Amino acid sequence: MMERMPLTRRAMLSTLSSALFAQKPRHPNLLLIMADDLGFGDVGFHGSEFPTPHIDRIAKQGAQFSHYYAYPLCSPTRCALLTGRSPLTVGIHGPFGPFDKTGLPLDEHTMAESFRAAGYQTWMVGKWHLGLARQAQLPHRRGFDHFYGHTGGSVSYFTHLLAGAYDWQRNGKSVREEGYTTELLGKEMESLIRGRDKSRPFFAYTAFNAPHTPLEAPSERIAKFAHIADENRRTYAAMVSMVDDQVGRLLRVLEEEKIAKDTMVVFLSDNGGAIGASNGPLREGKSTVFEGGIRVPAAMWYTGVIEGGKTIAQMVAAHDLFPTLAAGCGVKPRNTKAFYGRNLWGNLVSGKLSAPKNVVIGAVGSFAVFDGEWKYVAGRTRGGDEMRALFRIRQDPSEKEDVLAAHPEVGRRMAEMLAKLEIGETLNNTGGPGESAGGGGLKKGGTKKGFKKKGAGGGPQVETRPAVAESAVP
Ligand SMILES: [Ca+2]
Repeated sequence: MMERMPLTRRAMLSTLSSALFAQKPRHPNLLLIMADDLGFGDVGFHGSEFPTPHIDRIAKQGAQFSHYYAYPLCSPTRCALLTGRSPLTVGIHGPFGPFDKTGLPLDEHTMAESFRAAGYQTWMVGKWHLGLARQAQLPHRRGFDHFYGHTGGSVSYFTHLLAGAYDWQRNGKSVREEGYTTELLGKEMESLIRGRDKSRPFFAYTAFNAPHTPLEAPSERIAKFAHIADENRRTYAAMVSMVDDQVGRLLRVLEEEKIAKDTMVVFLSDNGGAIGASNGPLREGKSTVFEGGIRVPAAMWYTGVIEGGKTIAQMVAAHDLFPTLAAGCGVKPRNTKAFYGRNLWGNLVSGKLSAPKNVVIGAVGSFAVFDGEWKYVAGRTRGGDEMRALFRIRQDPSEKEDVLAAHPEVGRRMAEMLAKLEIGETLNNTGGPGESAGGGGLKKGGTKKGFKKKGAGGGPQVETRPAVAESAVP
């Protein structure tokens, strides 16, 4: 039985604050949409030469992040996003290759597991890229009630092949389907939302494989961008517009189901743009720690809380999302290993800025350290030379002026910070075909067209039965 207590000032303030948010559910739905290799300059709200009206709508009705940072490559970002930990500490320094046996270590706790424990329905459609050799590594065993999509780093949009093997599945079982992946993923997520248990909230992670290579889109869609002279750019624009269509589809579903106001929508890219992409005014692109590799488009919409077309200037990185979004959704994180990321929910709501303190973002031997106004870069150039540089990043977002020589003491201090980071053992190697504990391997007559040695990764199929069991059949 509750005792009646006199209202203290604190309790009154708390009541007032509750009243302000009274119309919001305690646990809103979370629709988290991530594009793959979408460059900083490739959305309408950053001035792309092709329109993205639905993605822009999230930014205009909600807010855009001006300083959202991913990691330079796919798998590290996905690790950071789903665990709130530094992929460098976990040991994920680059993309998993199609024949890697390793993946996100099984003792790492995922965001989906915390949301599920809080009563959420948890669904993932799209690209996983955190381990594929065994069923235990796949999303439906890592906290998602339902998984539909592909396990590797990229997939052919029409044939659903990677490295000649089929990589398209639902909950660990191959499915053979016709269709363009971006549309299939949107369709699956629509049916999950419409068929939901209405008594519980959902966490819907939609990880489009577009516009990652291979550059493929329906020819009639490419024809709409005939004004773009460069062929790669033209196809890329068509691919992004297909993603935008599906974002529009999901927003429409939320409205038709009358849950738009109860749903937090977040849109992100997983790293900077590569072939066919534009990183706008930012330096370099995917796989580097210059801004073009890690500062990417991001926007968020949550009616009544995050809205009004504002710009959130707070630096937010992929590893901050789990603690931050869990706080926004009233979900208690159940991680047992410490987060690397911070809960920045209060900053997103209030607009108050909190300066980064010794935040390291990196992959494959190149690192950026953010501290206050500074960004220190340590690694190798594309030519393989050792490189150190220092930027006043908010003043010089294009990283044109290296001020390391003028501020050697700052450089030394930041190099020391970097040296303190506990770097994990490299779990993934991106070497060529080797032993694989699962999957069907290369199919005869298949194609290797979709396989990229660098920056792509990818995966073979995961069949209904593991290959080992299959080969044991007489
Ligand atoms: Ca990517």
